[in-house]
Amino acid sequence: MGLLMPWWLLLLLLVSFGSPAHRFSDKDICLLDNSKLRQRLKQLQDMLYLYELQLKDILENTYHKTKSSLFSSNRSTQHETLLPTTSGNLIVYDQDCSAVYSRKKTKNGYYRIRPRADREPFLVYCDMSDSGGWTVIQRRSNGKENFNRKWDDYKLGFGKFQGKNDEYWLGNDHIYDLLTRGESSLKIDLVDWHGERRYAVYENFQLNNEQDNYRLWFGTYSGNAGDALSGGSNFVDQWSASHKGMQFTTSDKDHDRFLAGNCALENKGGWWFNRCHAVNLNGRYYKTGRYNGSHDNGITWSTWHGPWYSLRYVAMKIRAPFFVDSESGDGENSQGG
Ligand SMILES: [Ca+2]
Repeated sequence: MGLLMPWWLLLLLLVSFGSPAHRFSDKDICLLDNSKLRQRLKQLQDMLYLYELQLKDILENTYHKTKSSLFSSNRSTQHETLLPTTSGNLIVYDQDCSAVYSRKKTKNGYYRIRPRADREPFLVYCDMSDSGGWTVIQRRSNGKENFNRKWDDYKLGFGKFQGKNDEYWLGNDHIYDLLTRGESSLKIDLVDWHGERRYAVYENFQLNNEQDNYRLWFGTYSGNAGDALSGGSNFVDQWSASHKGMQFTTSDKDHDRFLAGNCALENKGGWWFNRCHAVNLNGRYYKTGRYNGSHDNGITWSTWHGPWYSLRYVAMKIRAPFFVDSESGDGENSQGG
């Protein structure tokens, strides 16, 4: 009897062996490990940051050699002093001509823009008149440039990017990149051989990507040249000549709705042909207004002067809708009255 442990003592022993003293020390170790790991992570992040800067330095060579020696030190307590400054060779490009204009660069001319950070910048003419900020994607003015070109030329762009009136096509890829950043309006300026001017504006101008052959979309028309891009005034014309929803066609890549042939071959330039067109701004440059031929292949806007009149000057330009000219003072005070 005396050897038997009382039940309550047994219970006490069991409870004390399972006391939280052991678990507490486990938790302690765990916390310690955790803090070590955090420290290590921080070190690795610092190193990554340094290596990124170092890589940037090598790629762009924006630092002086004396500064680069700082990268060999282990710790990174001087981040601020290592950051590149805009006073070096690091050039920040504007995404389009509106951004150029917003930086108070309000002179017409060529600027290097970069709509996508992962692609190379390129030259474009910025039309800073007409309340400013227009990115010109196409221009015809003297007939010096050959627009009867193949798919790859229209994809990448061609022409001269120097003089005020140089002719060019900015390139379907560049136009696509500009348009994917947000809603854009398209404005087309037209001048005939008497110097008379007309214009057409289309809201919500869009292109699909190359897989869909740069299919064309646009919204509401306004202007005084007539809504030729939609094909003209009557339904029959619209059915066969509207450019809305059409894919891009060149002489070597036929995506038009003309089954018996290729509209680009007949009309001497790449365009969003239907079967075939009411507008042909990349057509042949005639140095007179009226022209004759087997095809209406001039630079035509059918709702103004018809298909047998080739225009002297045309330009296509894009800009975000509701672009506000910051210079004009048309902002906060105008609503208060
Ligand atoms: Ca065809």
